[in-house]
Amino acid sequence: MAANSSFVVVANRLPVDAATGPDGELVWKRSPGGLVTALHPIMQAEAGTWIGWPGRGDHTAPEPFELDGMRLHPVAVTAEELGDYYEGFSNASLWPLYHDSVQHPVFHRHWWDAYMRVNERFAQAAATAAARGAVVWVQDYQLQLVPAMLREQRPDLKIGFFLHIPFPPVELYMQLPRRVEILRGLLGADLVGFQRPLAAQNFLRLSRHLLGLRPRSNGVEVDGRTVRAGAFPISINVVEMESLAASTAIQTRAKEIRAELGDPQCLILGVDRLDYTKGIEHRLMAFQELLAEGTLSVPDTVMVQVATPSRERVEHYQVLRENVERQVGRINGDFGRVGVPAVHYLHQSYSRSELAALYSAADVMMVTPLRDGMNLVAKEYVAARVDQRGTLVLSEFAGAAADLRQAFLVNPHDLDGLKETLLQAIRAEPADVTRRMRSMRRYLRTHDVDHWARSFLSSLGATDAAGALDPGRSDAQSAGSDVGSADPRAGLESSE
Ligand code: ADQ
Repeated sequence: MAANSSFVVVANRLPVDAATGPDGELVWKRSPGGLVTALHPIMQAEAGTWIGWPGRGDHTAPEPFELDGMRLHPVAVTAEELGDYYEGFSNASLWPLYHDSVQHPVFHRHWWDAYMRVNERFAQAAATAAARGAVVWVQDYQLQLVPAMLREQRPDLKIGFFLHIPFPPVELYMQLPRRVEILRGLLGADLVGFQRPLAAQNFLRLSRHLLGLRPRSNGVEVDGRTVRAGAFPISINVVEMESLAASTAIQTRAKEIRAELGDPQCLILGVDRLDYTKGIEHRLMAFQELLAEGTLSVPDTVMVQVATPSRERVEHYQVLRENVERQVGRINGDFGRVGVPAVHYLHQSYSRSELAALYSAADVMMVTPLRDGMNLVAKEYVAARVDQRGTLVLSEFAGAAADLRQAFLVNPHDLDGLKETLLQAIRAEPADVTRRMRSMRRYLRTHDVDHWARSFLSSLGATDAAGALDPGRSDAQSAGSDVGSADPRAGLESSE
């Protein structure tokens, strides 16, 4: 592929799914997702290239192709590498470590070898696709070595990196066997973005602790360059969720769902990837105890827990599934009735429409992660409540808690506190419910995913004042730009 894209996104996955066409041929469909929705206009305007794994473990990748005005550049990852780079180092070493070690991280040396090799392949693809002086935006923990690998080959590029998950405190990060290599990988970027200011602080502190650098409040000098760090809280496509939820079809479906559940007085909802960071077991335990005490009862109150299958070949996830399903079985055995289970557990993926209907149908949404970079489900629920009703119980350990401050905030480790907060949310006065929801909705309207992408790119010095991509800016021009100026949340704050 010619090196002529002025904007390049590098992410583990391409934003497409493979399907089989009418004549048995391979066809690609754009997959729904906030990131691609936000970046699509820029990709189209700039003939941008998206580099990623196409979703099948194979020795060869399909040739680059165009879809909806975007150039897609598939990177081959073999089935064995998927096991080592993705399921292994990314999801069994880094994921638990970066989430406060809520599960024990597992380390294997051959996983690291695959992680390096695959990162090198992504960096090579980006170096090939990027035009001179282009802007390259690398996404997430699977690709932390790419910024430095890319800079070595292409010092002319403007490189941004965004971490979607938390960045751990120094004491925890120090457990990582390849800690220096990973940190040096990130320091290859011009701007490293995080969900919350505390994560950016952890990163800068680490640069002092591990490499003896001297960080300032919003960046650090390394090899004669300035690497800036800041917070850019990600969000969702608010307008899309609002208009979906407001449609007659979805409102009708929401009523249908309630009727199918026996028209309970209170419908409690959980929607998560089936992941041990999401606190699903804690939430079930709170519900179970409230039923056992007789504070809540079936069928007046029922719970729907949607748990999308996730990382099913990783052992931590297999154990979690068994535990959750055992717990649901026990609750239903003790408190359900014929035809009326206490917990409706759905281990399935749903369409955006069905999710919007579930959000609209719920009285209380429980989002109780033990640690979460942001949590988009919480924001989707608020965006879907065009009726200004419904309450949100939200963990303090989700990045979203700093944005949705009018939620019923809770520490999910404190079981009594969780039960108490759930009851407060169930019993809240309608006027209080509306006041909280209105205020969270007002915030979201001005802080959608488009705002997130524009803040990051403008801080990177990649866009001009009008928001158009401006990769031609010289380093001298952009050096004076202040991370904090584009968005008050972008620069480092002294505390969360
Ligand atoms: P995730 O850990 O995947 O994301 P989250 O932010 O909640 O978590 O996003 C999940 C997405 O999957 C939501 O858009 C949700 O609608 C969708 N989803 C969940 N269950 C579904 C189901 N059954 N069917 C269909 N869709 C379903 C990581 C980080 C987060 C961070 C995001 C974005 O862990 O902290 O918010 O990236 O940066």
